[in-house]
Amino acid sequence: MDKMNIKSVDAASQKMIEKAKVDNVEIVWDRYDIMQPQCGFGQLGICCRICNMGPCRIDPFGEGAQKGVCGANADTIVARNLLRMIATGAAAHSDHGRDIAEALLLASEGKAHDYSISNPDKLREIALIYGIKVEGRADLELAREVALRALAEFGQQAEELRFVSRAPEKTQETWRRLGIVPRGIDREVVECLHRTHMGVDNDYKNIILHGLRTALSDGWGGSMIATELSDILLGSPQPIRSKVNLGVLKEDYVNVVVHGHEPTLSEVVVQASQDPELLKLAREKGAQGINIVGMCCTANEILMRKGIHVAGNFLQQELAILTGAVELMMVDVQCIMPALAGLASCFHTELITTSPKAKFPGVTHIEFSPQRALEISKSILKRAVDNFDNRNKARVSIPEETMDLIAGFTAEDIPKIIGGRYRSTWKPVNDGIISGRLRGIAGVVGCNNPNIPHDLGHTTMVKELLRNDVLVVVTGCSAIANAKAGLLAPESAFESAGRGLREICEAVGIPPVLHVGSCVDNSRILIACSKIVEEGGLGKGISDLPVAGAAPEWMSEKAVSIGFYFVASGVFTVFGTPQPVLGSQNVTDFITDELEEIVGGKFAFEADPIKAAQLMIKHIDKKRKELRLNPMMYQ
Ligand code: SF4
Ligand code: MSK
Repeated sequence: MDKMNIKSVDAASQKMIEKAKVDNVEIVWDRYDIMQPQCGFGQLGICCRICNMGPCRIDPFGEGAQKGVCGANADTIVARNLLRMIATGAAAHSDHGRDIAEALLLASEGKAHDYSISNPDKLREIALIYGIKVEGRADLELAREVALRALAEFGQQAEELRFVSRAPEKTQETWRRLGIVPRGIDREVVECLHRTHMGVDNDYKNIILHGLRTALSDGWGGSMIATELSDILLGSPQPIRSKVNLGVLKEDYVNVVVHGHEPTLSEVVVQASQDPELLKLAREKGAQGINIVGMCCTANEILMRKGIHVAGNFLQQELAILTGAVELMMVDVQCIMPALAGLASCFHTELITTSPKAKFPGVTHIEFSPQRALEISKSILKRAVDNFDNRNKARVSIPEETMDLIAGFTAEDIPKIIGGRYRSTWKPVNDGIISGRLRGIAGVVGCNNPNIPHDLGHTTMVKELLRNDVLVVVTGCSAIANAKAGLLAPESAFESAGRGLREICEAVGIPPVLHVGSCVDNSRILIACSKIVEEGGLGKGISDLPVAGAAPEWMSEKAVSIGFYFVASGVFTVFGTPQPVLGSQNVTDFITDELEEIVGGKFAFEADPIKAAQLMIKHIDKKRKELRLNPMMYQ
């Protein structure tokens, strides 16, 4: 079968896509087909509706309009549109970080009793980075100060975001020289909106440079705050075994899918699912218990910390409902398809929104508040249990596919695993790269998109990287895709790994593909890169490292922000489909070529995942050569 002509490479998803046809319900691939051909102006980034003299569009063939009514050319229009994408992505991640900081503040003030300080060591580590005195301070007092300090980073007007100091000195110097060190998270996002208002910034390079600054305020700001403060409040992940794919839904249980991105409510929902009264009620209804499973990055959050099973990634959210076995889907924010409401109404599934920022017309809203987390969780689960009566057993069809996985790796834990608890070190990894057993490290992250067969980009790319002795770290929907393909089960991942990679991983006790978390946890990769530089022998800045990044199936604006903060940090990054920039040759050249001279990182666009992996390998080899490292031992 030609893999490019199928909708998904995942067998469980293929079955549910077929079921959608039988049930005569519309899902994302149907809507994608109906949408063809998609707007070429939009794809090229050359339509502008920023002011009411427009909308304007540039003729890509050079025969019609080459300027908007105001005189803006393709460079300005493309750069402005791109900056707005970065701003939205950075805002989404960072607002998530703000919510976590607010929850930590409430917990520290004794106003959110269902949470506690779960990781006092990290609390102290972060307090020290913020310049807060830690000696003799109680956890709650310290947590309050850390939360307030983190919240202040959003509204800060001048100086530098504190976590920028965690980057290698050389990398920081590059940012300072260019004037792109982020000042305050909200400030950079607001400035994006100001600069892209009609008649403000018309210099595409100046516009893109502010994009780098804004993206840095996400990666080294909002996202990093989300990760670190979640670890303080909910505990740092540890390597943990679990299962993935739609087969984790259980026919004889009340099934609840938690979907979105934020961990605060879903963590407590997991706790509430063990409530004796709710379990008794579930048994009275004929169910064995309550089965909580995750979708998208909420899944990654509770997988990493609690080992909760994962039902699927972005393109499986509708497929879970199609099993007919989901009593309730609880959503928070981001990557939740508006289509869920209509689809749920074709089944017995109750959709519940929980964030004041994300409501759906006609859908029941039970608002989350950290002060009443357990009470709210129980009330949501009670609805799920009650809804078990409404399940139509004749319509239930759960694919049997599940896969074992190990998740739960962090930038703090990997060196402990490698070096032992008392001599935490990255040295064996650095030595492996220097000796030529390990070629380098790649981060493969991001979404699914119906413009490429579901999971094909992630899994094909990762196998190619492993075969070439590249250690892979994964997050987000990519992590889930690779887990379904067995690549997070060390035994099967080793089968795909080259000899050198296998030797290093077996010697230090880590699998060749490391799941480091959700989308905001891409910040863990930034910290890992910084620590590897600090360990020595591989250059002075992140841009010196033999590393590369990729988002082979990207779809969201958050992916654009992530891509830009990796590029700004010095990482060569491949996107599976182009960002909407091809309508401006200047902007395209700037981000796929000239940026490398300026920040050390740049983008490439390549749809074929094998070719994309080869571009990453070529870049890694270029860095190895610049560092004068040994030739690869076995190739
Ligand atoms: Fe057209 Fe310029 Fe207004 Fe954009 S800002 S819609 S290009 S007139
Ligand atoms: S959930 S941003 S589809 S990775 Fe983080 Fe997945 Fe992309 Fe959403």
